Amino acid sequence: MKITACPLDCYDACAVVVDPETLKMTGLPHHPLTRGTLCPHLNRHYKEAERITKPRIDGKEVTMEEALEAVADAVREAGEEFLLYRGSGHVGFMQSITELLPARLGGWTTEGSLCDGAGQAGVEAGRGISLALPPESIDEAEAIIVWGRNVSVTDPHMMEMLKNKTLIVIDPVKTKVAKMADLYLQIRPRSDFYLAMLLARFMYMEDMEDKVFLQERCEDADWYYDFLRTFRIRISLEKCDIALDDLGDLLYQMQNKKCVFLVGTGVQKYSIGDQVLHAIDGLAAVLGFFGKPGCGVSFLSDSMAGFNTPIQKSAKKVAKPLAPFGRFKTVLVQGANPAAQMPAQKRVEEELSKVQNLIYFGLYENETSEMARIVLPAKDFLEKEDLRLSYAHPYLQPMPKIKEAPYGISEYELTDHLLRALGKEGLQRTQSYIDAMVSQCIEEPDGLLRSPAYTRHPYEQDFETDSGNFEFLEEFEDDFDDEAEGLWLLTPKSPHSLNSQFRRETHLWLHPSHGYEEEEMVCVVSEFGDVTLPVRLSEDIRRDSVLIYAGTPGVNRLTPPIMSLQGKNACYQEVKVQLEKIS
Ligand SMILES: Nc1nc2c(c(=O)[nH]1)N[C@H]1C(S)=C(S)[C@@H](COP(=O)(O)OP(=O)(O)OC[C@H]3O[C@@H](n4cnc5c(=O)[nH]c(N)nc54)[C@H](O)[C@@H]3O)O[C@H]1N2
Ligand SMILES: Nc1nc2c(c(=O)[nH]1)N[C@H]1C(S)=C(S)[C@@H](COP(=O)(O)OP(=O)(O)OC[C@H]3O[C@@H](n4cnc5c(=O)[nH]c(N)nc54)[C@H](O)[C@@H]3O)O[C@H]1N2
Ligand code: SF4
Ligand SMILES: [Mo]
Repeated sequence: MKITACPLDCYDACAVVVDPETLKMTGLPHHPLTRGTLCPHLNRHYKEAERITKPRIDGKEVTMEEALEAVADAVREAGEEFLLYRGSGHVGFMQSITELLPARLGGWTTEGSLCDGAGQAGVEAGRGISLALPPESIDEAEAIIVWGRNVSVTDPHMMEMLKNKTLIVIDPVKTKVAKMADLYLQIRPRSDFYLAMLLARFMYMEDMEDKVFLQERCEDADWYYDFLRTFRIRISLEKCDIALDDLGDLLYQMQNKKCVFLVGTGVQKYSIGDQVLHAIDGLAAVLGFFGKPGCGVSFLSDSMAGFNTPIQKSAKKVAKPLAPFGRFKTVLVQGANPAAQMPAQKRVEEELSKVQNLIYFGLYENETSEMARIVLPAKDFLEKEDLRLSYAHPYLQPMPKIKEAPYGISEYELTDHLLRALGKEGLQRTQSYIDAMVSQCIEEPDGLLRSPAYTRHPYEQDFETDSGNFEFLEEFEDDFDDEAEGLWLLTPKSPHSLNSQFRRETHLWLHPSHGYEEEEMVCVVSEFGDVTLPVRLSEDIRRDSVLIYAGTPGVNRLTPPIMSLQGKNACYQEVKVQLEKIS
């Protein structure tokens, strides 16, 4: 038996036991989160997915040698007009080795994120650095507040930890966890900031604030109390579409309990995403919920925290959500599907179609491979050496090569080949990069590796801010018109796809009160484009919202070409849409 890790972009970052003969996969029993089980993505969807087996140029199949020569020519020809665009199809550490191409050959890479960049900026503003809350600390909580995270779908192993704890869910959609909750708030989309500020204010009113923590571990706590009071209670409640009694219930459920907030990307797919996380962290700080057993805010953390990276990369950068592909002669798309997954799809398609040499490097066909001039098949995670870090827990898992690849090339091999083909020094052995990371880890008696940034109770000693204290949000800035006509567009992650990999959804979901029938075709229109999809009806969706899962072909025709105020993040849900009947 060999032990590896799931390569998919998922909170759980499971440790996987593989039988090298049959390739049967099971979850590692003693992993703190995996605990012996895997989800259907790896056991079913990954196995049934159809791989790209042959490279091609201009639609014609070619040998790997021919493809590599064409890629080398395209990169050489482009000079500084070369862009590397990496996605999250495989989140192993060695995926980043290709960053050495623009760093050493000239050219550009991306900065910012389609995912958690706004929230991360908010976390860093308050705490200085975004550390993972260990599962063992979450397990010590008495109450869990699931805030914009769809745990049963995107973080399935966390479901075990919700047992025997008070469960509070804040989500505009009545998800499976919402249905299990002791208290569920079906909040209006994009209003979490107001809820966090209101709650913090009520904590003071109910004498629930942690006076010692505020005085000893926070900067300007008195000032923050005054700032909280500038948000009027009635107006904030209206913004959230929540009754005063709901707030009372929430306080009651949290009272005298150790609480963990599990915050997901749902709250921050907006221009103000950083301020939302900063306000939620501010609420936790008012309660003194950092650095203590069973307390904390768990958002997607910085998996590289505490490490010195052996892959030194320094290239010029364009902002990922608005990548101006058309400015480049050669674009290498790796492990991504920007033609479908970036916001403002029409703009992206126009930009991509201007690229002379669009190179797609991946496992599966998708909207981007269809547009590419050169298609390079990748090796999958069982066929190359790697190391898996996690944005949700502090454990790492080496990923040894388990089988030979019948086709495809690894990221390491491609980088080494291109560096040499363009007259530069080649790479060190793959294992040396992995060893350089592993040697910085702490090994536990059961063989698990912990990140050097691991602490049982993060921020117990210090915050990594300039002052060493928690720093509160100092101003609120927002110019989006949330009263504008139309429905909110919600694009959460789908159960059967992993972003645009595997089985993608094809419907939209609406509350029955809109008067549509099941399977009726509806055109959804925004300022940026439209998409027509068949309807599914659900009482779990608010009347003021329409739900189209991320990964659904066409969903990003509706989303805006903008970035968050901080963190250079995509803002998929900062848009109102209209419905049009198809006659
Ligand atoms: N099955 C599956 N799992 C996945 C993925 C996948 O595609 N499929 N993708 C992976 C990736 S890349 C990521 S980043 C993670 C993300 O996983 P999550 O953090 O769970 O993110 P989402 O599913 O986008 O949204 C989470 C919840 O936020 C709610 N929400 C939407 N808008 C708001 C709002 O304004 N306020 C509040 N309070 N809630 C809101 C949605 O209804 C949803 O239930 O999942 C990973 N796991
Ligand atoms: N409307 C809307 N859009 C969204 C989101 C949303 O919430 N709403 N969420 C956003 C988020 S959080 C994310 S993270 C992005 C994800 O979007 P992308 O980063 O574009 O990821 P995928 O769509 O999963 O595409 C991944 C591709 O990687 C390839 N791949 C898989 N494994 C490997 C490998 O080992 N090597 C190589 N070279 N390729 C591989 C596969 O061929 C797959 O098609 O989508 C974003 N898009
Ligand atoms: S839960 Fe997440 S990490 Fe675990 S097997 Fe499924 S997709 Fe992979
Ligand atoms: Mo993501």
